[in-house]
Amino acid sequence: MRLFVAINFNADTRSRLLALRDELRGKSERGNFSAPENLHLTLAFLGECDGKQLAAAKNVVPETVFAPFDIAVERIGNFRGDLWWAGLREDKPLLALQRDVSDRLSAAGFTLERRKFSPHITLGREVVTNAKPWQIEPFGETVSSIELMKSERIAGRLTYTAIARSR
Ligand code: 2AM
Repeated sequence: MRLFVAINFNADTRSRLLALRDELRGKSERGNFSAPENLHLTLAFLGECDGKQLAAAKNVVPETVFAPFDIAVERIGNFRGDLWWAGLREDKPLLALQRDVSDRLSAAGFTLERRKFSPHITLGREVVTNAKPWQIEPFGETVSSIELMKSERIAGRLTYTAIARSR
């Protein structure tokens, strides 16, 4: 199974992200736009895991303790031209949490990517658009937990399920 650790959002943040996704869609010829329930911020990507790794990850996530902190979504941009996202302000508590959870996962035996963390929420893939990246009035919420997520295709549909949560 494919696993990752993520921050999931409350209903208000989700609906604001959806409005941005729809604004992007309105400016695009086509694209594979994220389903509302799939909007999340990935902190660590574990990739394909076996049962032993699943057990290890299920231990790490609840052990990751942090003081609640605020996040701010502040711009819309893209990677490689066609993957469009909502980008988060690179605030210290967010970066520190990402580092902490990555360190704990590495200590538990996972090999994580070394590339720099770029906090983003994917809004669409394979997007064909003339849109240019834009800044938005920042919005966000207080984050008090992270979740271990399972990614799978169910009847052809990309489905994410939370299987463990920090305390
Ligand atoms: P993306 O949205 O930028 O593609 C579930 O697939 C989550 O894990 C998504 O947030 C996805 O980020 C992320 N992800 C997928 N493959 C990844 C990789 N090779 N490295 C880092 N994150 C990845």
